[in-house]
Parts: sequence; C-alpha cells; structure tokens
Amino acid sequence: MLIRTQQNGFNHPLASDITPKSMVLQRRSWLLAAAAAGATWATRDALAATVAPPGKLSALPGKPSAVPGASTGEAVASYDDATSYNNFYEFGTDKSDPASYARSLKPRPWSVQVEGLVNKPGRFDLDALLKLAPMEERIYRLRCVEGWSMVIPWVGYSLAELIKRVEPQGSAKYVQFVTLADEKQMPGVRSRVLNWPYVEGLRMDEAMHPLTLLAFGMYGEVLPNQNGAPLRVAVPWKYGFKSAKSIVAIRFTEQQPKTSWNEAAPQEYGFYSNVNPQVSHPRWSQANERRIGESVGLFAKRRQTQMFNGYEAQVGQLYAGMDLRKNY
Ligand SMILES: Nc1nc2c(c(=O)[nH]1)N[C@H]1C(S)=C(S)[C@@H](COP(=O)(O)O)O[C@H]1N2
Ligand SMILES: [Mo]
Repeated sequence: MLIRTQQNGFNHPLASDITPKSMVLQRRSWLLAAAAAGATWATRDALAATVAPPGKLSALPGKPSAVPGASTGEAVASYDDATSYNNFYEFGTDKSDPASYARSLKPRPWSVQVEGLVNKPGRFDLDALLKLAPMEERIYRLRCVEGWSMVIPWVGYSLAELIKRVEPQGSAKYVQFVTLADEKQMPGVRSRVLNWPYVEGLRMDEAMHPLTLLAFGMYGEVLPNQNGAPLRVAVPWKYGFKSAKSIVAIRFTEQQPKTSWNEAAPQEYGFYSNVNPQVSHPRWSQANERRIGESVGLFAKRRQTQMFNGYEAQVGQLYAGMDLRKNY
C-alpha cells in the first residue's frame, strides 16, 4: 500500500513471487484419492478438511462450508507463498518482514474485548471463541489493493455467530475491529507508518453477512503469526486491508468508525473498499491482478479483477442504490 515516503515498491518481484508453487490437494483430489484407495474410516475422517494440512502448526480442521460462495474452486496458494508474502505492517512494510519478525508475537493467552452498543458485552477468551461455533473451511480469494491476489483456505466461522450472541442494540450500525499494537511483540509499531493500533470496520449488514469470516486457522491448522494469529477477519469481497489481523477488540458503534488506511490516505482508501475493477485507485488501475505463485519470469500473467472479487452474486445487494465511485 502506498505511502509516498516509502521504498517498498510493491511492483518489485520478490523471490517468493517466482517460486513455482507446489500443488495443494483440494477436495476433489481428496475424494478421488480416497475412492481409489477404497475409503477407510481414516480417509473419511481426513475428508472433514478439504485442504491437506502442512503439518507445521496445531491442527484446526474445518468442515467444508455450506455458505454460498464459500469455495472459489480455484487452486489454493502454496502454504509457502501464503506465509511468506504478507502485509502486516506491525512487523514491517516489506512483504517478507512478517515471516521474518512475527515469531515474537504471542498468540496465547489471548482474549477479545467485545464492547459498545450490545446487550452482552464482555471479554471472550480465545478458548471460548474457538468453541463458540463449528469450524468451517472457506476457500476465499484475497485481493490486495496493491494488485495481487491469492486463494487461501481459511478455517473459522461466520462473524455473525459471535455478533448474534452479544445481542447488538438497534442503534449499532457499524462494527470496528481493533488489533494488537504492542511494541514489545511487534517491531513495526515503533515506526509511524500508520496510526496504531490498526483499526478497521464494517457496516453491520456487512459484518453479519455469512461470508464475513472470523478466522482462527488456515490450511487445516491454526493461523501462523504472520497471517494474524490467533484470530482475524476475512472479508473476501473487499480489498485485503479490510481483513484485520490479530484482533483484540470488537466495538459496536452508531457512527462509521475510524479505519487506519482511511486516516492515512482518505482520498485513496475509503471505508467500503469493495473490490471493483471499474474504480481505479488514484495512482493505479484496479482492472487486473497478479495471482501470487502463478507467474514465473519477467512477463507476469495478469488476471481480470472481478466485481466484488467474484462475490457479486452473494453481496451485490448490500450496495443496491449506492454510488460505488463515491463510496469507494
Ligand atoms: N493488523 C493488521 N491487519 C492487516 C494488515 C496489517 O498491516 N495489520 N494488512 C492488511 C492487508 S493490506 C492485507 S492484503 C491482508 C494480508 O493478509 P495475509 O498476509 O494473510 O495474506 O491483511 C490485512 N490485515
Ligand atoms: Mo493489502
């Protein structure tokens, strides 16, 4: 993302961009493999998760989700790409910084303060949140505002599950996510690149949409620190920066809440930030994107960016009658 004073030009290819990615088995392949092997109980259990876990962190399987749009059907990013090419400015602004420095993040113990216009505010311990609803696997496109994308198999449940339990009041129109900002764990927080803590927000109907995921894991395991351990949101129809990582508080408000990127550059990053190939960023087109792991060599193959990142059928009606150029 942008910052005039900054040297991390996102167009520069990094080693991680040009590494040929290993194929990750998707559900279909699992089913075929299981059928070929004559499915045993063990393989049937394995089918509970659609993507093979890499075996690096604690297992967190999720059942294939029944929510419409929950799986793109596209090849997922290699675990290596998904965990080494990241934006997490609390650990630095280079794509490789989070993988290098996020080791110092302590994802346990952890709790999330739920506050504001709800009948049942309170502090939720991570273990309580993990048990709040059944874990599902959701294979979502993530489209960064910078012009790259990945397909990531998240594990979590709809944020709506948590929201329903805290009983929002009628006056609650928005939800704000506040993320960790601890200098001791996050070296990037010493730099003034953004106002910390990193804050993001959604309109209530967006937050309640079944596709809005409270994610605790990916690839059948708990989230790696660089991807926002121990919990984050994943809002697949919006630019990636809306999907706040390492959340410590969720606030219900009447007024549209502050968001970090909007504060940093309001003319470039709006509150809505729905993926929209027709509305350019002031400094670059959003018409197409580079799929991380896909392009090898100098001439990067680019894909057409889809309206609402391909989730128009599911979320288009949330914006009926809104001018999406004004509400960028
Ligand atoms: N707290 C926090 N959350 C964040 C960011 C950040 O810098 N800090 N970067 C955002 C951006 S710009 C993107 S594209 C996604 C990247 O998620 P990923 O690294 O898991 O692919 O996280 C988003 N969430
Ligand atoms: Mo991003």
